[in-house]
Amino acid sequence: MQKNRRNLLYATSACKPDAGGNMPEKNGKTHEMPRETATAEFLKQKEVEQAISDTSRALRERLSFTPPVCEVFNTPYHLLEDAPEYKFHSHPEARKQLPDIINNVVQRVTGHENPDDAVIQAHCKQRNIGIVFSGGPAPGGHNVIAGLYDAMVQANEKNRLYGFLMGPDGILEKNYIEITADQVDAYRNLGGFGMIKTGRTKIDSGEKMKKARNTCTELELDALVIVGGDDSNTNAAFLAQALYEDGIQVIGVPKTIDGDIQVQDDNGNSICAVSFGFHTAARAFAHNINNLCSDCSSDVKYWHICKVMGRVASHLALETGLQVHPNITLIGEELADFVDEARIRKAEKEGTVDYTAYGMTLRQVSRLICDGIVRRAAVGKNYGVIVIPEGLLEFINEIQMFIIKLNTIIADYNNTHDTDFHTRFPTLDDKLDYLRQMARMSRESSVFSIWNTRDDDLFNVLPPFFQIGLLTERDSHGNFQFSQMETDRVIMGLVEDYLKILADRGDYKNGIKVESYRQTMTEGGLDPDFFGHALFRNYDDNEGFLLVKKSVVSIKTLKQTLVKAEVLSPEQDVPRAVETIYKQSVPKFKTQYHFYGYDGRGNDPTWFDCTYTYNLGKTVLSLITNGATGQMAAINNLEKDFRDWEPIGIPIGALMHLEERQGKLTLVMERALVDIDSPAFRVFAAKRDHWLGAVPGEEGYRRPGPIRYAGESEDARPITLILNDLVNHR
Ligand code: FBP
Repeated sequence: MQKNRRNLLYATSACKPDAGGNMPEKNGKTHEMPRETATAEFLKQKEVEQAISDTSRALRERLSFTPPVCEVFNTPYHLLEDAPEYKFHSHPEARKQLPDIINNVVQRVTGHENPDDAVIQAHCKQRNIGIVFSGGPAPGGHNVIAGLYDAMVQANEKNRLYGFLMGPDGILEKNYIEITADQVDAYRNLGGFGMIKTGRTKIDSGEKMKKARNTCTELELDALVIVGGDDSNTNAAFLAQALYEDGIQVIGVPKTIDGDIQVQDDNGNSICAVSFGFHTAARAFAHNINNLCSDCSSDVKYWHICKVMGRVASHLALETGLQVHPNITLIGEELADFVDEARIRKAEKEGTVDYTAYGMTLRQVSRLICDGIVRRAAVGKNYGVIVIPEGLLEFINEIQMFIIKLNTIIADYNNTHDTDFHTRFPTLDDKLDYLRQMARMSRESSVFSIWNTRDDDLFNVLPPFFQIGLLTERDSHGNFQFSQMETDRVIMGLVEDYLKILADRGDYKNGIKVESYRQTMTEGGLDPDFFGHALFRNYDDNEGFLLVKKSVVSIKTLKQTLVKAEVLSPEQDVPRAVETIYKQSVPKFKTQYHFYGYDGRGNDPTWFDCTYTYNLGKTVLSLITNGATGQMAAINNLEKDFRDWEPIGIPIGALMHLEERQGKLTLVMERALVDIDSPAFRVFAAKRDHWLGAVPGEEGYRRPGPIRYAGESEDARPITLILNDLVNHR
């Protein structure tokens, strides 16, 4: 074998070895070519170079794809037209803090062939524009740059585009590159933010604002483009305000795989259905999760637990659910809305009110999952796929309380000490000691303390990995870092505990196929009908699967049950065939854990995201050439056919509200959570019992297929968007 491989290497080089791998010498003698030399020779071959080239064929094809542009971009000049039909009521605090941009309105980009000279001059004016990626990567970012760059070159070849490196730090530290045509061409339609990288620094202090301003003025920037999520667009609004006097425009671009930038006006009209990157991430997760569906329904032995990214909002979980139809998909927003009617009635009878009846507890969530697992096992399916959104715990009251209290404690500590909380208390024990001390102080003094003995007691019963997760460092925007939290393990720990109880109670059993039962018994020389009624609870009335009686939870209780039914005498042993059937009915709960996040986030974009982002880049330039600032570039009608897409600018200031961050109320852009009254959620809720597949027969899994960027496919737009839009056409 070894020799064959060596021969393969030599066979392609200029002179070939003999059968023993020895090279012929000029005088006819042979010598052995050193392995390294042979490998070096082999590597020089054109075919080898081609086979392992960094530039795959798929890459070349992607790079050469040109996304279509919205109709208006087929004209050379663009103007902005106010769209007063979209109304927003801005927050008083936003009015106070963002006075120069708060009166912005929604603006529509319109195309023109022969506008006034003044418009042509404004369009063609030579400009310097800076662009920065902020926050987590999202597929399509490079096409924002490509769209902007192409539009800039078209407007004036002397225009310059600067890319700030490593996120907002690049602005603060004057770390930038001038983006060239070659760079743009090397990243067209590609995922990641590799061209200029990204970072999560927040420009949130007077000093940082000053640095940002210095960089922008030194580079003689006309405009700064911030490609980011809700927090980064918040930053864009504050920068737009700070740079207003300098005449430097600031434009935001809605990026985040979480899908939580969705804008509706006060009348519920959607003008930005989703941020870019969401579709690709959801499709990437969906493809991988569907592969697990194929695998688990083949080897029928594992439950796959899939935690999916998305921060607080469950948009990605919902879209994945709609794309793949996994057996169980949890949606955080729904749990918060749960009302325990039984508890409410009980409290009413007692003349009290039970506030704990609102919202689901962790225990109730675990029971919900157990119910699905038990029902599937009853029809012989002791396997399946569960999707859990990473931010689920935010919607569980008892956990949310901890998150908020700990946010405040950590922020208070950081605001009053010279070291930060995590440096001062590096280990879990250190942190727990500090909390214990707070609880003690609350007992001993009459001063209100946010952490009391009850909090401490409840916190101490949580498993250490869960405590570590809750105490983990917040990001620079004060967000709880859900992706660092083992949400799935917390929930599944409770599930496993409860399944054991259900198994002990005889409620969790594998259903036995009727034919399999009859065959085992007959082969064992026993009459299946004689034992059938004694052994099973549904012998006469089954759907092809038999369920061993609840009383049977061990060989001992099996014997007792058979004796009681008078099919066995106390002296007899349980027949081997019956024992075999009993053992088959005992389920083994085996799990595999997966985290879908960074992988989907780094995927190359779908057609939807390639096209969306390229047009966003073009929209950015139209906003800039028309003097806009404090606006977010967006595409209206994303939920519709591409021909209806409409580039617009949305006032960021109007999207702000007050939110608790790092222990204090802060003005930030509002995140959109899953609306459980939306058509997409209602369709999901109506179908989920079917997708659970707790009936004999085939599964209802859906194959979304791999991501594509060209050609007719379902990659056209997210299913959530399609469903939410359809309702408007009924
Ligand atoms: P953005 O909000 O910055 O787009 O990031 C989204 C996200 O991918 C979340 O889904 C996830 O919780 C978080 O980033 C992970 O953060 P990090 O990259 O810092 O680990």
